[in-house]
Amino acid sequence: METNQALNNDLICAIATPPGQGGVGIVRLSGQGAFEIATQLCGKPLISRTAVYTDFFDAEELLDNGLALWFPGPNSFTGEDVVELQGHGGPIIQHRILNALCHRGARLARPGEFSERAFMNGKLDLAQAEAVADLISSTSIAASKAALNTLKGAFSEMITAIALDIANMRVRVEAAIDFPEEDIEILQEARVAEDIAKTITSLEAILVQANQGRLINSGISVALIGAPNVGKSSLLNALAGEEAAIVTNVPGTTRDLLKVDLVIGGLPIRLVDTAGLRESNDEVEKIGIARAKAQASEADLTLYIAAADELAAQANTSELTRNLDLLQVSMDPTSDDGAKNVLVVINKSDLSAVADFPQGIANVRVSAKTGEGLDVLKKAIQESVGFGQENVPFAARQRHILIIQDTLVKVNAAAAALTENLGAEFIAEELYIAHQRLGEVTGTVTPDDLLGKIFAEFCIGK
Ligand SMILES: Nc1nc2c(ncn2[C@@H]2O[C@H](COP(=O)(O)OP(=O)(O)OP(=O)(O)O)[C@@H](O)[C@H]2O)c(=O)[nH]1
Ligand SMILES: [Mg+2]
Repeated sequence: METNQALNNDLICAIATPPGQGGVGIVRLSGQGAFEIATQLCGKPLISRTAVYTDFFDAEELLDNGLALWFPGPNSFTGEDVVELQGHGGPIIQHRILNALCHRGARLARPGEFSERAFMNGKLDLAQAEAVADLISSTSIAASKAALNTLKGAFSEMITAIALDIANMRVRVEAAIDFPEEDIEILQEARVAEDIAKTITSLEAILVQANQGRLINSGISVALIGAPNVGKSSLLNALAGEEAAIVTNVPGTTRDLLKVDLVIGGLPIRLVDTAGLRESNDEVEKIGIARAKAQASEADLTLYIAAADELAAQANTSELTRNLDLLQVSMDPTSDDGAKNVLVVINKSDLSAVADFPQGIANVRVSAKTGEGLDVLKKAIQESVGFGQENVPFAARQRHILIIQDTLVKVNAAAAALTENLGAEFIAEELYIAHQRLGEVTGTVTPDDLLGKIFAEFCIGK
């Protein structure tokens, strides 16, 4: 791995455990002078990589007692001298220890600054550092496994292998630039076309997996939309397995958005119940309906709920058509125009056995009351966003997907340049850009402002 020299190794400190009371609270120190200042604080010498039972002092005053662990750099999380002070987990104690460290010259760390230093010192690449934050914030077992795999390097290894293939192609293509007369034959002999094709296949495969990794990592938002009284709130309760939303037979029961987090087959989902869509003169309800519509356009997936018993009547069918229109949902199942992000769900299947849904729109029939069809609905939710497997090999982010897509565009452009005999220079240029762009996944080339953004999302102390 390429080692970036840390720009700054001044002494930083932070509470690494969550706020509040706990059995143990950990204060972490990293940078130049960590050992000296921690030794002063403990009043006794620390021993490398050994837990030392000790008191913690501010000047002469006893603050707490616990364990001190010293990890001399570069064999530490950040690559710098790191000390962990493990005391009692109370906010006052932790802050007093932090103050004592700051009195002696340490400063409070920014969010993510420990991980940023680990990245800068070549301990983790950028995708791995991102996985630290993703692992901490994961909300399903499958998501945590995927993030851990990324942290362990599973994703980075695949990216690095493809980057290496591109680098090797570049060497051969750039060698041909010096022989403009024979470059076509040289490229043919060097089997560049085959390698470009292989790289395209690899990028396409990793894109599919990265998309799974993104879905499991960030989860999806699913909005429940439909006319009043069709059973949106009942369905939310049935899916969540708890009575989170109020259900009554009064149309217009739900007025505000209600969000519930759940996990379906490893995929974290934020389910949003909304106010039933109808013409209303009620000020509060009108706002609720506006929020419902906004939610429908923001969500990764909209479940459009209709009631089976009402659908028998033609009037309600046209209402459905009108509502879908309002939501700008295409009625044509073959159209890409937003249709893939809407799933029509016919609830109250226990009340009516109407077999065929009008307009031939694909739908899922369920009963929030009896639970019929809920498993099919869960599967359909996953399929609608393209989530196909619980055992996702690695976690990824939207940032990675965009990079892989751009890289694919460039490698495809290189393939086209080769087919069209545009000359080695053109191919080399496309491959150069592809190589640079792909390097942004692991951070071999990454603009500083992007790094700032990535690490600012971390919690303090990590
Ligand atoms: N038979 C039957 N009744 C249902 C089913 N789902 C919901 N209901 C009933 O339908 C009525 C309305 O249910 P809600 O869940 O409040 O409907 P909603 O779509 O949230 O309604 P609003 O909040 O007013 O928009 C209640 O009386 C529910 O008990 C179902 O699957 N079968
Ligand atoms: Mg409701």
